[in-house]
Amino acid sequence: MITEYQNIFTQVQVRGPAEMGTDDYGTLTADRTKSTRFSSLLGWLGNAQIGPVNLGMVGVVSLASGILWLNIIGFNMLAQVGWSVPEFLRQLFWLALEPPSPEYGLRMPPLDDGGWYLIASFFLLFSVMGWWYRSWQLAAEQKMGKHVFWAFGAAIWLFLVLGLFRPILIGSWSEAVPYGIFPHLDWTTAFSIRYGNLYYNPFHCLSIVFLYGSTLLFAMHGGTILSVARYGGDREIEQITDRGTASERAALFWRWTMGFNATMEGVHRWAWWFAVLTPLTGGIGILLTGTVVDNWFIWAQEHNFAPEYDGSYGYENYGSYEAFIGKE
Ligand code: 07D
Repeated sequence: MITEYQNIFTQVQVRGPAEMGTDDYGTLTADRTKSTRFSSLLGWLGNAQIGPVNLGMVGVVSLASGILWLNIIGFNMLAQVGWSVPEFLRQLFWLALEPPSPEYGLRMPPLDDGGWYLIASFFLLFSVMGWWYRSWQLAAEQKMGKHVFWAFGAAIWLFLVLGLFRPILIGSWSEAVPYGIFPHLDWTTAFSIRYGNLYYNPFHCLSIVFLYGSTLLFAMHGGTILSVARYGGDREIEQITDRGTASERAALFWRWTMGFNATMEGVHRWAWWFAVLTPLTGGIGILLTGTVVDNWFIWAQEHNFAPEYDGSYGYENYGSYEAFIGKE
């Protein structure tokens, strides 16, 4: 037999009968979809088996709620372009379902001035919280730890700060983020400018540290494991309890490189914490904005990490702007 080099594109896809999973709670037929399929294309990226999905009651309600949210947005956008599908498609990236105007505070506005926005948001909230609950429920069913649940919770913290906690603290739903591709990006920029440049918000800084840190850690860990896969390093769990030559090489590589190495188990804790701290610190930063701090640039000047301008904008060596541009 010829030994072939295996990578994600050449790997042999061993295909047996569909794996239906454990059924300790007897939910196999009640909560799970029945059929399974196989896809070679998916097999290149992960497991070739599709399904069964364990949706259950909460999953169905969450999905339905999310679809309602999306449809309310879609139909509002369609109404904005006079129910013209071509215009809807043409302008899709610019269309928005905006939150209520500021004068309504936390009251219910008319449907066409933010009312639909609030209704849609309610369904989104319901959908996200349902999906969150599922991540607990399904982990419990498999007697797993709740790490994914808590990590998702960290993202939900930022989501709630942006759309619920901060608007309530400020006293107006108009503070919430609009639904729309470019409009939500415009909101982000406007938010930064309105509060004196978010770069000077130390929690935005921290959040970026963890975001970039996460990508670096992911690349380091992914790279390390792939590089020792030929020694069985991709069987990470076994390598935690029964450290083999793959772990030894991986550890040695980093100890040679930077004098320190994570452990086979610990590197996943590093990754989990970096990922979780991204929205956790971010949410703190957003919650403080407009509530405790009104202008991050001035705040930074007061705390000595932004420069104090004397009004000459860097032309002080020339005496005046006119001298700088040579007109004096
Ligand atoms: C958004 C929340 C959780 C989401 C959940 C999902 C659905 C349904 C849909 C099924 C990601 C909800 C579910 C919606 C799904 C269907 C159909 C998590 C989210 C639960 N920034 N910035 C961050 C950088 C600038 C600004 C974080 C970089 C400018 C604002 C992050 C730069 C301005 C906010 C970050 C940069 C600005 C942020 C987000 C560079 C103007 C936030 C972390 C290089 C553009 C947010 C403290 C995250 C935050 C945030 C990075 C620049 C504004 C670290 C790299 C100066 C207003 N920015 N930013 O994990 O937390 O998001 O700020 O310039 O609110 Mg920033």
